[in-house]
Amino acid sequence: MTPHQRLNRWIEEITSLCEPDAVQLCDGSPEEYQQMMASLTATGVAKPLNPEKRPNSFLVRSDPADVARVESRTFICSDNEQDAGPTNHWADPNEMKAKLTGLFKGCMRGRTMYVIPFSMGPVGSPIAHIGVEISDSPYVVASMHIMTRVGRAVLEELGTDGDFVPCLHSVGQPLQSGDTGAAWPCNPDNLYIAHFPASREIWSFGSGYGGNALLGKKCFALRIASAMARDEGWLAEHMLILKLTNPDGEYRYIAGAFPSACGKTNLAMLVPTIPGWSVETVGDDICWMKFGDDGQLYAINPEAGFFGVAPGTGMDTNPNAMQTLDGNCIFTNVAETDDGDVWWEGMTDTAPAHLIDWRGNDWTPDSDTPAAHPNARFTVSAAQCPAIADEWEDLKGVPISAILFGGRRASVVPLVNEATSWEQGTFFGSIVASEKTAAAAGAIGELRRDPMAMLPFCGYNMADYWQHWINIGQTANAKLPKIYYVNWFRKDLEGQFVWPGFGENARVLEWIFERCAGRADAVETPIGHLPTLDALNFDGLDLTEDAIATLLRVDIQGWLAEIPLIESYYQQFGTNVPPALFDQLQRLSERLEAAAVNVA
Ligand code: O2Y
Ligand code: MN
Repeated sequence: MTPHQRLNRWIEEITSLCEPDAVQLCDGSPEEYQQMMASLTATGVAKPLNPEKRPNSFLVRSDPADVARVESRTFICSDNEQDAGPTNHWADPNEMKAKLTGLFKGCMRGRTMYVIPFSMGPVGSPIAHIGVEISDSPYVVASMHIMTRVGRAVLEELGTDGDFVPCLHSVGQPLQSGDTGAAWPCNPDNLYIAHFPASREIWSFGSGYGGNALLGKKCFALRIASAMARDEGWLAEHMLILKLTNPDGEYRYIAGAFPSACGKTNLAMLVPTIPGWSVETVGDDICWMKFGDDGQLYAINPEAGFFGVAPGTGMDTNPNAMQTLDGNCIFTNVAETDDGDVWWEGMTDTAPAHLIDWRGNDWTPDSDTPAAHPNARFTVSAAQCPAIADEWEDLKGVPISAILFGGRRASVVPLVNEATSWEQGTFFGSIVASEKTAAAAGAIGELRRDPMAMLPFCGYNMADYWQHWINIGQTANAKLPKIYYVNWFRKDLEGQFVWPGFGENARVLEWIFERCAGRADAVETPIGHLPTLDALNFDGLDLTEDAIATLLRVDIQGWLAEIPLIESYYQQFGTNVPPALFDQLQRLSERLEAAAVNVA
């Protein structure tokens, strides 16, 4: 079937296990994409949109029971439970394989089994890696066409003995003879998204949606790749990558990790409000970084498309995303307009008078439920983004000058804080959190930690992952990026956001850019380097002195109150926590205590 014997053996093994009616080796061609969309249209799950409004685009409605990644059914199957760590669901690899082998037996009867060779990253890049997904879903094939590089070039790169990550997927709903089955087949009662980091394999059963089924994304590019990166000395991160250019045409590349719902895609496509500055997009979700010969970390976006959340995306929040969506898109679980286009909450200020909602029911602005599912998605090629950087597919990657970590913190955490060392930056990454509940004045709301925004995506013990970050910092001759802890979500005592966010975030990026160039001032504080009042560009912003003070305040008592919370958070990882992080915590505590005494 292919020149690669191990791949051929695997295809044969899975064919005899899953018993499909037919096997199709995918070539990644436009004809193949149209074949998939025609088949989805024929079964009624996809609907072509009005070509005058949205050319070559489709609306897909999933089963209402299959609408999101399911963390509770996501497993890390390492030999020892401790290697998965306390924040992952662990399963014994042999038991999981036995269970899944039973479920996969005959699961593709009546269906075609697609073999999808794909590259995560531009084909031939030394930072890229190859996977092969076997799936019985044409929706997966079409989506993989957009989200990855699929086809012949990948098989050529693989040669006769290249390495690949086997990614096995089934919707888990075989067809009886003569049966056409459900429009969106799935098997939510038998859902498993299983990762085997030691053998670098993924087995996913029962869902056709997003991160559960497009196995190149979260499963490979983060969970399996994070384990590969640990073993091979590189970084696989849940980060956007942007290119920032100043009015003189100097540019730098910045990577940033933010938990879901913190505006990562918006930041990756930001339109700066400050004159002369521009942001271009390299990636909006995942970043792989390897050291170059010059000791710098070079990054690629391993994906080829965006699988973005539609609700909340509009011309006011993300005009670049909206223009990216002009055509050649798959929209999943959005609402349909009467003229054959799509709509979602946040697309326009006023909702159309009538829609068909994501479940296929009539909808009006008086309806009690949202028209689009809150996790409705667009799938679109990154090449269509008007802000895409010319070098986004450079084989050697782009050199990263700065890494941002951020969460949603109403209190305590200032607008921006520069780590004084890689170790302190790793410490910042490890404590990133969002406030689940509103903070009462002077108190901290209940925190949900999401270290490095990797909580659902780390393929091994989170504390070992922190150690890997510390180790990266000790790489000989490394010229490491500076690390920043940013927080766009600070609130005042009335519960109002203090910082305007969106395009104004460019002001923070400007300070970071100038710090990297050695030109901007900072003040040394117990928590790190903060901008001096003059160093951050507030020109033309309608912010009171109080607001600016809130944004840049070192909240000594607030941070002191966090110390025991961080300590008990670390404790759940036992002895795996790197001593360097406890050391950072201890030193932070001492500096805060000293500052508290001085203030008193
Ligand atoms: O619900 C899903 O399957 C998608 S989750 C997702 C999709 C794109 C980018 N990021 C995420 C995420 O959860 O971080
Ligand atoms: Mn993500």
